[in-house]
Amino acid sequence: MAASKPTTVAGNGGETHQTASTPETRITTNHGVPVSDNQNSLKAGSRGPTLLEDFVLREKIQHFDHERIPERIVHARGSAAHGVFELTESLEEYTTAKILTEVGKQTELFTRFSTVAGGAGSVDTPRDVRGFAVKMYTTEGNWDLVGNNIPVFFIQDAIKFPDLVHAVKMEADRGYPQAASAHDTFWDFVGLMPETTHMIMWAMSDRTIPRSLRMMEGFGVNTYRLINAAGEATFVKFHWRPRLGTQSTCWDEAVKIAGADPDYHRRDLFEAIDAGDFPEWDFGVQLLTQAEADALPFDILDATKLIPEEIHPVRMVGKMTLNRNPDNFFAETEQVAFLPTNIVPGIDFSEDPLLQGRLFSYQDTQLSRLGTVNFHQLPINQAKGCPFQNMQRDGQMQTRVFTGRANYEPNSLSRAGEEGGPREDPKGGFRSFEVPVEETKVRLRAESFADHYSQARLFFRSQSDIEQAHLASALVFELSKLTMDHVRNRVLANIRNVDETLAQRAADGLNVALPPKSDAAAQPFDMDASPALRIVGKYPDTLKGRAVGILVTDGADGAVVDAVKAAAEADGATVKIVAPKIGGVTLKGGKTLKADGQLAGTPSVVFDAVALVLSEAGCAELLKESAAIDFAAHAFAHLKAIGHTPEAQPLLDKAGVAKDAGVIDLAKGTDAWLKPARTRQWGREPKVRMLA
Ligand code: HDE
Repeated sequence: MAASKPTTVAGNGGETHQTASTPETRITTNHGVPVSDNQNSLKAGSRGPTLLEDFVLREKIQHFDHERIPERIVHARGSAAHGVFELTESLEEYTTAKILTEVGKQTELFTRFSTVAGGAGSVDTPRDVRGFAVKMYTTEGNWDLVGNNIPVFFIQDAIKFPDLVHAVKMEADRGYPQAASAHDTFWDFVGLMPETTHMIMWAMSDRTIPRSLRMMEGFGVNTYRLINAAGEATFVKFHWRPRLGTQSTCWDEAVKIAGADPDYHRRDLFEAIDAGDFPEWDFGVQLLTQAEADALPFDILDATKLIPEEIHPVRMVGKMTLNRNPDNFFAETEQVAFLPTNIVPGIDFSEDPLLQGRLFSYQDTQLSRLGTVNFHQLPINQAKGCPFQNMQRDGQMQTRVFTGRANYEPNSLSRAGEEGGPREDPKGGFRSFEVPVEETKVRLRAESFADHYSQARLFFRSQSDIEQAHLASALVFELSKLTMDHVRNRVLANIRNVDETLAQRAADGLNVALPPKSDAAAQPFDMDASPALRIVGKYPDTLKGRAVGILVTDGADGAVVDAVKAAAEADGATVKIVAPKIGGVTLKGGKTLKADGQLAGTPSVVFDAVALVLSEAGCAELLKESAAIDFAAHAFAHLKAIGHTPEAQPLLDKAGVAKDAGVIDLAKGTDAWLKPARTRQWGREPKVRMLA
């Protein structure tokens, strides 16, 4: 019987099904055999059983069956981009690392942001710490600065990490909640491990509900060392500071974004870079001599402590720009392997016991995730800034074809005229700082790690009133989700050591009695407030990097739409037109305006400020549409500026939008709207939310 032509492929949108005839354009199997038909499997008769012989089908399906690799045990959900690092000030006095001494040199890098607790398919906006991992392809090897968006961590010793992660992830028997810390096992661990308290203050702050990945600070967290040419060491903490400012969402908004756009952060990063709006971070260091470190009232080897900037300022010495999206999510974002052990000559570790454990963990986890010791050969992981070579050979998925006989060192093969291979470099090679160690082998927590509350207190008391209220409310939200009273009480008992007013506010918000204060291993002391730890009041006074939504209806005034759009764009915002139907609206005067988003699928939670440019008849229609009422009500509840035409008043009334400084009649001109649009209306919050 003659082979039938594929009849399964329809012309699509006027296109006809495409076939190829040249080696350059045709589909082949993985081994290069040209494929004649990619629509039908090989069968014994067109309605008969499929034949085992069909290697084209089997190869395709088998490859597909194995497309997924194990997701990261933590930080599974991530988004990444390529970019460059440029040094603006040399740190030659402190380090020999070329990346920190060659001013003006551009070093390629790859940065991956992530949530911690959720799986790879979880949403972008849970309350969670964010990973901030940067792989810099330096001329002296890859330097991976694997940090977070919070400068401290939950635990002091790596041996507690599996317990922490088990406690926060989905509970073992029920498999929920996904990507949420608001459940019994997490808070059970927290209450029993008071060293988590400082980090809990940060986790309950707005830092864990960032507005955008482009608006997050990054921190190396652990203390490292810089080593200079004379072999002297200086302690260093690394910082990334976003040029767009550190900005957050409201908690209620973050929850709603999760439904409106689960990929909110991933999309935001991708679209910004795609549009040429490249996010930038300043790179800073806090530098301390041994004597300065010794003078601090806490141990800099303890990752639950930060160094207040008011005591040791952050010196800005470089800049990171993310300027290129990955070509392929799997090959790059998924297969990238960050290793805190990727460090270059002139930088060294400290004895921080959390960092020391990390130095083992990351290399180890890549073996189960990427399946082979040769994961460094994947393009995204390869040292791109310099050659890499040694005598390590073979292993699964070895992609290099080594030549010659020398696969050991030392060797003298060059005497016989053969290649001897690479050799060690005593001068330029990586050297560890010579830390004197003469101690007794013990399993002990250092006495200097005993104070778990002073810095938690420092953080809480340094926050503005509104941030304190958010923190207290977040605690109430999380603790309200617990089913075990004793777990909740233990947390409250610990928080009394941080700040009695905070504990009382949380207890009141829960409507429970405050339990007796827990015993503190070391009595907390008061430190000078650190205003640098706030984010409210520091938003840059611009719409740059933010999004504005203009809701329009048939008959709307195009001139007002144009004016709002022009003003917002001139201020740096991206503007989207939202309409009841995606095909758009017919403006007053008959012109049509296409929509970027349909109302039901584009709620106001995805914007930073909104404008309602409605006609009278259009507004009357929207009074029957709950998505329109929510659009206005949520913009109001999430403290956003709302510009509106007078015709939109009935919708505002129905949505419960009261007049305030952020609700602007656009008849007064767009300038009056632009100013409040650049920030949140914090003063409105007590009217829309009962804060703890
Ligand atoms: Fe990680 N961490 N971690 N971590 N971590 C991983 O490595 C680990 C810690 C951080 O985008 C894993 O490749 C231990 C602190 C980021 O691919 C794993 C301890 C900080 C990422 C691992 C810590 C981080 C990871 C899982 C306690 C901030 C994502 C997948 C000693 C400084 C990197 C992987 C990416 C990922 C272990 C604590 C940041 C299992 C044992 C502190 C940003 O190796």
